[in-house]
Amino acid sequence: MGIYSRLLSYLKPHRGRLLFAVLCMLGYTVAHSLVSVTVFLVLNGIQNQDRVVIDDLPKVSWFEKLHLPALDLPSIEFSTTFVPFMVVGVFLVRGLFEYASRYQMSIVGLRVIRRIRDQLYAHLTRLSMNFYSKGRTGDLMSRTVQDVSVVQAGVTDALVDLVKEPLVILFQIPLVFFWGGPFAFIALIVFPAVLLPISFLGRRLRTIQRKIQEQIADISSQMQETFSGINVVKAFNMEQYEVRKFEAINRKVFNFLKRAVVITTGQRPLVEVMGAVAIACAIWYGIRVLPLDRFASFLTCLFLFYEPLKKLSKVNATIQQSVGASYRIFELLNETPQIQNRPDSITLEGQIDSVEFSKVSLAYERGGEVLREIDFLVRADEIVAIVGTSGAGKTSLVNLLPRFYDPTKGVLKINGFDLRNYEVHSLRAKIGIVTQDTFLFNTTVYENIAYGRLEASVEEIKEAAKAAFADEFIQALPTGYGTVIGERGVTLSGGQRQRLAIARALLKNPPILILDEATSQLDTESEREVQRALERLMANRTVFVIAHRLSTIQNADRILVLDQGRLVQSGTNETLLKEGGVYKRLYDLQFNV
Ligand code: DUT
Ligand code: MG
Repeated sequence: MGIYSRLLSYLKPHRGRLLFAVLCMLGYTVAHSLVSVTVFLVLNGIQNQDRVVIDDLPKVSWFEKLHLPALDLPSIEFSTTFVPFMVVGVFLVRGLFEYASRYQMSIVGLRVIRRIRDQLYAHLTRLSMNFYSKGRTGDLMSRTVQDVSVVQAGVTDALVDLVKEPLVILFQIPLVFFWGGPFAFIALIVFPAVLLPISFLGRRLRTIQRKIQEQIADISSQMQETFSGINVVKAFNMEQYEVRKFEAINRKVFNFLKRAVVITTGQRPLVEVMGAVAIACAIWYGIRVLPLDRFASFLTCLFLFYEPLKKLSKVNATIQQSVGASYRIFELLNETPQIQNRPDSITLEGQIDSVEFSKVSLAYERGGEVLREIDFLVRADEIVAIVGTSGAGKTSLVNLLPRFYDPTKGVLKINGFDLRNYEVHSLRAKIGIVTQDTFLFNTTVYENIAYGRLEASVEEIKEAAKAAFADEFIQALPTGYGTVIGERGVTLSGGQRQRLAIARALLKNPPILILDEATSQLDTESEREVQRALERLMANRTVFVIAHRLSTIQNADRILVLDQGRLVQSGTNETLLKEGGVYKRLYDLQFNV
């Protein structure tokens, strides 16, 4: 129930619309109750030959048994020609009210859904790297798209019926008694008996729905994985294998959906049969004591009474399904970002004078320490190369600077202050990152370069591209800088992508630069261009470069050697080569000297 009330809390801002909708529903209910009255009028008219004569309402057998003081109601008489108009009038008014209330409620529901989706997306982007390192892009997509749609059914249509149908029941109860007398109890006794199986089945459905949503998330994860790694799948002839994996997940979804169908379709006949039992009781009684017109109205009333029960059982199913789905949405919304601004955080402004690692250790959520007691200080405009075997912790080390992760022990300082004192955005604004696997967005070259500084002028963007030796190949694209990357087959080579990334970093012009050069696969021509672009980028900045290239290492002011998370050596190329040890071994291996 906590989940549904959290879902309902999203309705608060729409109180006005909701109130209007509920008023319309009241109007609907009143018009709806008149249906049994019209049935009475029709049959009364038939009996009295073209005239409707109401003069004996209190004089039926059961009223007399109650020994009420005589009600002195005036007798009413009018022509039956009025009745057909009344029928149309009742349904017209009822229809208008229904339209107005359903429209308002649905709009509210859609607004709620939009709000949840916006909130979810914004929340997800705020979450830290540790959340994303669990990697399940498909699952996140599925929750934002698919689960939210399931919730939608629960807050639009279901919400209408959830308010409307109980109102109808409430209005029908006195009418059932009015037409049927005390024996109406027999017919109503079945009412609580219907609720029991409905609530039981509803709870089952909620659990099943959660399973369904989980499996559907697995489907999107499977698709996301296969399609983003499609070249690997094809290269290893694994299409059939992936297809079978997909079919297995899809079969699971099917099985759960089948179980849901059993409940959702079984409910209606169940309620109908129980309703029929009640109505049969009413007929058994009514046939003997009630005059025809009253009896017909009584029956109509009972049918009108059981109709909302049927609808409510269906609504219950829908609501349970959306509760099942919203559980998974709130699960995401409950995640808190690991990296947050401190309440008293300050903006990082001005020059960067020093970057200091002070006894920094790092352990990821699972597993032991990947960095141990790293200690060093870098002055402004120094170029620091970080070398080490694969898995030594180089990427982990540089990822601490923009606070993708926080150290588990020790402190990182910029200008002598703990990094965590700075406002995260102001810190990241000072840091540029270029990695080998450049991510490009599906937009124009302009916007890709200006990413992070969308207000940059066209001249600035072109300037940056020129400095990154990217201008030439960009000009050669179908529509130059306006070319949309990834559209109509426009893809770029590794070296071109990297030069775009360099242009991006040049435009940002950060005082601190991180270069994570994973082993380069570039051909010599573009490697030379990328190398020149990088040299330009590195000038006059504090640079942390994870180095694989000999030239980068030789240009560095200092080389840090990492081995199994420890900083084992530090110095220049010459001093380190003389020292021997890990660096000498790495150097010989890498450059075959
Ligand atoms: N590691 C994790 N979780 C992560 C990232 C890395 O557990 O999210 C582990 C893997 C590895 C260690 O941390 O055992 C160091 O990884 P890192 O990526 O820092 O190593 P590297 O020096 O950058 O290796 P490479 O040269 O292969 O990029
Ligand atoms: Mg790495």
